[in-house]
Amino acid sequence: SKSPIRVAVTGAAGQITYSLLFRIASGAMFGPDQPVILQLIEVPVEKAMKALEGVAMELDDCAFPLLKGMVLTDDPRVGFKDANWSLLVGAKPRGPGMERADLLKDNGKIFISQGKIIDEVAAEDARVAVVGNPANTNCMIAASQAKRLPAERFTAMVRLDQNRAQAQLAKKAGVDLTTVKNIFIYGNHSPTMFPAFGHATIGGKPATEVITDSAWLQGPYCETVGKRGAAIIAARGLSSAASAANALIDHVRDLTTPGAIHSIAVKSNGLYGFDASVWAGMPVRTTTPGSYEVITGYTMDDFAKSKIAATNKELVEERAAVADML
Ligand code: NAX
Repeated sequence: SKSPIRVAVTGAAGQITYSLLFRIASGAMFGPDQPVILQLIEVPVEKAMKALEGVAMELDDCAFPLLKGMVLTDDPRVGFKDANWSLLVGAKPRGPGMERADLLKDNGKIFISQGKIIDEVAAEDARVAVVGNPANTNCMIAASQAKRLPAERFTAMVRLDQNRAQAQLAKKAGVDLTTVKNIFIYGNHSPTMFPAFGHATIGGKPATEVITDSAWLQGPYCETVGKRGAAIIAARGLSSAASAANALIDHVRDLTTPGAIHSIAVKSNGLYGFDASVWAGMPVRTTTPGSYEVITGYTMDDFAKSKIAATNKELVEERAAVADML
């Protein structure tokens, strides 16, 4: 049988992880024959560590056959030690009246430190996936600190946006959502993101031939996907949690499944009109487990180009706000 992989998770007593950890331990992320050891990281605050103990008690109480051990810690050096995957979910939320630049800087400090430590102590094959917002820029910051690990090992999550886009297109077309394919998210995980429909297919046909209302695609569709996070908060009083956890399951599962085609935020290298050193959502094909190539063949019309320019501008501004920290 396989030896366990070590999965470090930050924000381990938060609401996303309360859905996430149970699914990792049940095999949904790495498969039904892959044992895992969870290395759970929280902040050094009594309330957080106490809550984390409660989560670990519940994980015990699930008697998951694949869960071979747990580490509970407020020391990232312990938590990231020998980790094969580091899932960076914890982040500082935006407080009332807080400026965006301050949010970027406060999170910058966290991700500089975590990037450095992961680079020093994580496993040889370490992979990092960032969920904590602002996810793209946090990922860029963490990667900037790595001397050992290549930048390609650091990805940020745009999969929740992809899943939202797929569901909206299926609903509009009145089809089963499994028939909707090649939905890709370009750019930032923020309302500026571009949920491209130009290369999507529905039942094997171009989506734009099935949904001929281009005003809907360019307007309400992009807007609904872009503002879905805010709509969830307005309805639920809390931000997306189970769907975010589910999206991270999809992100890592597809990134460890050769041949899978999906969207992740990666170092752009100048592709699709993005600035070379921002982390932008892109279509990728998984090559070997944990590695990918960006799918480069897609042409963009003027609408797509303008959407990409807008989300790229935001990413460049976010990087500029933290440039002095890198
Ligand atoms: P919660 O506030 O419920 O949980 C966050 C947890 O992280 C807290 O328990 C906190 O103590 C911990 N934490 C903070 N800083 C930490 C650090 N330096 N090391 C370890 N733990 C730390 O937030 P939750 O709703 O779970 O959301 C977590 C993050 O995901 C937020 O930044 C949120 O904005 C982001 N999201 C990103 C999404 C995406 O698609 N990329 C979608 C969902 C979500 O909004």
